[in-house]
Amino acid sequence: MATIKSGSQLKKDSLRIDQLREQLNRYSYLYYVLDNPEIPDSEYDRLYRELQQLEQKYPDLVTPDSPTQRVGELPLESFTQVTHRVPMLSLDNVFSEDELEAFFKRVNDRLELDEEPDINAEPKLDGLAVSLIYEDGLFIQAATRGDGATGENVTQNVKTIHSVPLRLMGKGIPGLLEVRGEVFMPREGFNKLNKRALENGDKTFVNPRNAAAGSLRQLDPKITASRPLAFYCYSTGAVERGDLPNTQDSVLLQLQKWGLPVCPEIKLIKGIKDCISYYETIQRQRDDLPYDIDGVVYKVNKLALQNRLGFVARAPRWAIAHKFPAQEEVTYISNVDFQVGRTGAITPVARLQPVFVGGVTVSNATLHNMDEIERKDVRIGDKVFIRRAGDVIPEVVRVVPGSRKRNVKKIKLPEHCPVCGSDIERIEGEAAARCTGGLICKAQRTEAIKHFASRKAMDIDGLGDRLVEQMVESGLIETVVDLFRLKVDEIAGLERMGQKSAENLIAAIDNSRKPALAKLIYALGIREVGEATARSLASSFGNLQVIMDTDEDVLQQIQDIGPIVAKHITHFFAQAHNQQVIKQLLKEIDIQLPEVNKDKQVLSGKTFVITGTLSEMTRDEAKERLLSAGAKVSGSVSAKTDYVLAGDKAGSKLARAEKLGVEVIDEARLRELLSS
Ligand code: I6G
Repeated sequence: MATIKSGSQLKKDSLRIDQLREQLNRYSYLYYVLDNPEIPDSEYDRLYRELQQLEQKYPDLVTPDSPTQRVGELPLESFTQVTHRVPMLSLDNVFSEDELEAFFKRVNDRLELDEEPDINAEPKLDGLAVSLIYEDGLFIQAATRGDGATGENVTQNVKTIHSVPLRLMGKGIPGLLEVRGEVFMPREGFNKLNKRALENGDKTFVNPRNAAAGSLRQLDPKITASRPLAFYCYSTGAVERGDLPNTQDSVLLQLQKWGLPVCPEIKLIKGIKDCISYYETIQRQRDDLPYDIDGVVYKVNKLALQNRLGFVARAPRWAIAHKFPAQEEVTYISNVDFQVGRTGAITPVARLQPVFVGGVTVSNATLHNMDEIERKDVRIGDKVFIRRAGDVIPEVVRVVPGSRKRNVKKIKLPEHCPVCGSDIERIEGEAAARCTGGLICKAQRTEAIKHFASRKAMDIDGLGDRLVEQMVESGLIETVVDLFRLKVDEIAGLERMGQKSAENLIAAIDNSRKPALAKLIYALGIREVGEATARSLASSFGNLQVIMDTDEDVLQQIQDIGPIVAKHITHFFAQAHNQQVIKQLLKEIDIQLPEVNKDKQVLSGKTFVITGTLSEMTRDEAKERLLSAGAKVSGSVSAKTDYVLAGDKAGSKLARAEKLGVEVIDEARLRELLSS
């Protein structure tokens, strides 16, 4: 009787195991491939744990494609070699429209078609090319490109990447299918990884590509599993016992239906004009994409035409990479200066032999702090890589290996502030060295005034950095209070000013006399108090005097405020000169106190993304209104986004919202929502 009972239990559990695997695979597909999750993470975790428990009970029922089998048990001794069934070629590059024209001419001359061929265009991801082998739909091997003929077997590492399906689904899957694509690290994951490394005192990665490469080449798959890698496929290699469709776009669609992730920005276009506009669009969207790219790839879409074009040397004649201008270049450090920031932090800045990077000439690059200089072992006279990403300040990435000359000079932190001569101190546990001069230091005062006037702070239109520097330099202003006492005649005489500009500036200063409390707190430039913390302080205390009088323990009750931030806040308000400036400031401005009534938070719990150019307000203003109505404002669209506020020339975020079915609204609808 007992045997019969356990037999039927086994059958029941075995069916449940199958059901759980199918469900989990489907949810992974919806999440990773279609970017459209159907269940919350907690529900996925619950099903996953149930499967794990059942598999522990029946080890014989564990299969290699089970979602629980992504992380292997044992580290490898070394990677074995894999010979690619079909060589993994590289792509030829073009860097200009002339070179692109020459590519199209070669294609058109060979094909002698009546019209220009369809082209499949895609962003060129900055990751690592890999080949995945599926046998009867089961993932059995992954290899790096290596030298094109032979690569390294990275199967157990690629298995840990959740967007790589362990079993393909659907009909018509060839008996042997080789899928090729790029393993990469999305920027968000990369930033978190580096943040964690910094906190733990570990080495950080130079860029997402290096992080992806380093993660894929780990002998211990548990380490790879802890790294946020992703995968997009872009073509196939060997195909046996089955067929694929006859165009590049339909092959990718088919791969996606079988469960493989495909980059959502891929587009079918025609001719060189479309290619150039695709290139320009993707280049504009580059900084908003969730991953690094270094150009776009165009492929002749029809496979029959690809076959006719064939290959030259190690690259196909039917595809080309159109690269963006380099963002990393090599140059020499001619000197290092030390800049003093608003909070006294000393930043070493490398003066460079000018070099053209990512479309602009760069002569200065940050070295961040002394720890970074030591970690990278950078010296004056070194040949170094410079990186410029988006509108971020160019940075020295590393010394070119093997390039060091004998006459290079070590970089030394000065003992005294280069601006005010006060002592420089380095506090244990802090990366930055600081000038101890406080507001005696002209550099700190200048930076504090720049920050005070900036867009996200008091938003004084027309008061740019250069003008603040001139006004401090000429002695017109010493503190932010002096701004409100300026007269037109005093500033009309400054360089590149005139009567009209001076009048406009005074009007802009007057316009800023009624700041919201949160903006004013942010504008004061307290260390570690960014916009979000300033908003929390304003909405929690509702009044500047209360914040000034609150002690560290009470401050720590507020969201976002830990012991360090609380200390900075109380320290700031305890300084006699800060108290003096605030006292004077309050005679000049009229702070708008926040509406702390929670009923007014009409958009509480809703997440918005703002994209494109708005016509009635700036994006920052829209953000401000949303935040004060209790909404969250995020930088990227996901299935969790409630609304996308789209203005003119909205790009990839709008497309993504439409794809995910997220409601897209305009400014009129935003007004309705805010007043609802
Ligand atoms: O579509 C592609 C993207 C990136 C590629 C490619 C690539 O190399 C990193 N390489 C080849 C050979 C092909 N497509 C055909």
